[in-house]
Amino acid sequence: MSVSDLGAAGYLSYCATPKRPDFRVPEGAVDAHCHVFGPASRFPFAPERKYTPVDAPKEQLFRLRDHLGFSRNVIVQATCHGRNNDALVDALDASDGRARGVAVVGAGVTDPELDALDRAGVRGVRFNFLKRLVDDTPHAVFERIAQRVQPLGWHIVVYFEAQDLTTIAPLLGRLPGRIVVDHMGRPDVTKGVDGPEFARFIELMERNQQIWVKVSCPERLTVSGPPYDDVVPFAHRLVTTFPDRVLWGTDWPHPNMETHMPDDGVLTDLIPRIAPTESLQQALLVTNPMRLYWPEEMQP
Ligand code: 0GY
Repeated sequence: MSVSDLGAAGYLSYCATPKRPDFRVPEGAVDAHCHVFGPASRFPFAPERKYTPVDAPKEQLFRLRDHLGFSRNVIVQATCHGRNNDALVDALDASDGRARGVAVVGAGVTDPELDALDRAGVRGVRFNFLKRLVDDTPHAVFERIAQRVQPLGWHIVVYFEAQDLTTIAPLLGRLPGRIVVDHMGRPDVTKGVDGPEFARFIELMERNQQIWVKVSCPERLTVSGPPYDDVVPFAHRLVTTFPDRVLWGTDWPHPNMETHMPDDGVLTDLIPRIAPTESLQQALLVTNPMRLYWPEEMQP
C-alpha cells in the first residue's frame, strides 16, 4: 500500500494503489457507502466543516469501483461539504445511473430543491450526531426533515456513536420509514461482541424492523489494526442475524483518518469473513442495496 499525499490539515489521503481483491464480489455488487470530495477548486468545502479532506473526485471513485469489481456506488454526503450537495449531484450526473446518493439538507430546504435532488438520484438524507463532526441539531428539526422526504420514498441514514444510542433511540422510534445506521452504530469493539453495549444495538434492530445497518468502517472501529480481526465478529453477527437489513461499503476515501489508511482491496477481502455464504454475500452486496436504492430494477 502507498499513501499518496497528506491532506491540508495532516489527514491521510486515500490509498492510491489498492490491491485487487482476492474475493470476487457477485455481479451487480454495490459499494453502499462512499464519498466524493471536491475538487475544492470547483466544489469548495463548507465554511463550518470540522476537517478538510484531500480532493477525492468522482473519476477516482469510479476507477476504484471498477478496480474492486463493483458495479454501483451509493455516495453519501459527508460533513466537510455541509448542506451543499453539488459535488454529490455532479457525481450522480456523471455515473450513468450507476450511483445513487444520500444528501444532507437543512430545515429550510424547499420542495423544488428536494425534487431536484430526487431527480439527480438522491434516495435518502443523512442525520449526523457525531460531536466531532457537526454542531447539534434539535431532534425536532430531524423529525421535520424526515417527514418532508417521506413523499419521495427516501430513507434516513443516521451516524452516531454507541455511547449515544440511549439518547438517540427515542428519536429513532419516532422517525418514519426506513432508517439505515452507519458503521454498525460505532461499537466499542473492546467491549466485546457479546457485551451489553452491542446487545443493546442488536435488541434495537430486533425491535424495530425498519432499521438497517451498514457493516462498514472496520478501519475506524479497530484497535488491533489491519486486517481488522477485532471488528469482523461484530459485522459477522449483524450479517447473520439480519441478512435482509445489512449493507456494505468501502467508506472511500476514508476522510478524517489519522491512524492509518486502509487498502480498499483488503477491506473487500473481509467480505467473505463477515458474510461467509454466497447467499449472504448476494443479499449484502446486491439484493439489499438494490431494494433500497434501485427498487425499480428489482423483480416484484
Ligand atoms: C464516514 C465517516 C466520517 C466522516 C463523515 O460526514 C462526515 O464527515 O462521515 C468520520 O469521520 O467518522 O462516514 O466516512
